[in-house]
Amino acid sequence: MRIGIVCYPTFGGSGVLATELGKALADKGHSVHFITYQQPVRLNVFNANIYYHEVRVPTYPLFDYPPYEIALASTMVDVINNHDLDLLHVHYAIPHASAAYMAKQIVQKSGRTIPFITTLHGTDITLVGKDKTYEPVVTFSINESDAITAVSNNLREETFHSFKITKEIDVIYNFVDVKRFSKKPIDAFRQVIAPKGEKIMVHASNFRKIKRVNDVIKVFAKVRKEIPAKLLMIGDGPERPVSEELAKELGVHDDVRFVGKQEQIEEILLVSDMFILPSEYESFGLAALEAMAASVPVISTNTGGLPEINIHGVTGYTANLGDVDTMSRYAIEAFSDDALLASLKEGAFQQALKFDIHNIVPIYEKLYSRFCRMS
Ligand code: GMT
Repeated sequence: MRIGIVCYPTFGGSGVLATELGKALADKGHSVHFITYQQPVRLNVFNANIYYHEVRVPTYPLFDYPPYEIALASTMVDVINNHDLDLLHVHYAIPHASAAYMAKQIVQKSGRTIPFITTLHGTDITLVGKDKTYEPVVTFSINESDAITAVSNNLREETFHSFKITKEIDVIYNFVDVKRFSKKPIDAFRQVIAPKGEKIMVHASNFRKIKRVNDVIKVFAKVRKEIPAKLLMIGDGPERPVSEELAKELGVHDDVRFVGKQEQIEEILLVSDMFILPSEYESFGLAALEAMAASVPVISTNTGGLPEINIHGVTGYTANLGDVDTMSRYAIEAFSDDALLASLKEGAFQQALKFDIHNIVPIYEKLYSRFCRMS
């Protein structure tokens, strides 16, 4: 098949997932056309089946807000026509679903049919999409999609709850390529971070308010009182300076490393002992699944889709939002009992295997085949 993939090309989970999906489809022989405003961060391989089409947004002094959606829809039209696409798969509804709808209408005028599938990822529904400013267009363009998928049952329910959706929403869970994490941990790296054999806790996110990075620091400070430990903070975003400040206030700054955005987080995860994700909401929590693929158990909140991924007592622990006491108690218990930590690591890895790329990508292919012939 010839598939157009539209996504945000940044470090966000939706862009990562879309890119990994495109790479996997290309490996299986499909032609994959990424249509984005910048090369996706995970698109770091050469594959003859992968094409990248950059959306250029010309500016003009009149435009306080350059019309990205129009530029995107026009680029979609070009790619559909020039590369004879079979379908478009857009990740994150805003503004990708409405741009796809517009492109579909335009090519229809010349007798071409292009189905489009919208995958909902989270904040496009729970935060941004609900906003009255966007809601009518979001509802319309989701309903106009030829198929709608959500990355967890929770997100599917949230979508039905918040929008008047007239079609079925299929749940297709996010996935991870477990093979990527099958390397040997770099001992020298662990040695640099934790020279005295301290336990390594890790967090990765875009450091937005919804991620509650201050809770990560609070949990770590409590754990650090009982157990020799280090914390690695991966990523960057608006809450980073606040959490650095908090680490200083709580006297743990020397044991916390803010490593910034990382393209290859496997190496860091592979030397880590516990991943912490105290988010206010996650539709899925792809970062937690990647940790599990590296055999790292997860302590997370029990919000959104997280309990569908992180199974309490098996792959790690879940706790109520903001309950840093309970989260730190779970970490201390696991770090004080080698057998318990080993069983959580194994539980996490087994869970990642269930969400392995080879189990999930065929589900997308089956969905695509509802709309076009496999070629
Ligand atoms: O979490 C973010 O702020 C980024 C966001 C995105 O759209 O890239 O992530 C969402 O999609 C990911 C991939 O499906 C999910 O794993 C995240 O849980 C989801 N984030 C939220 O729901 C807050």
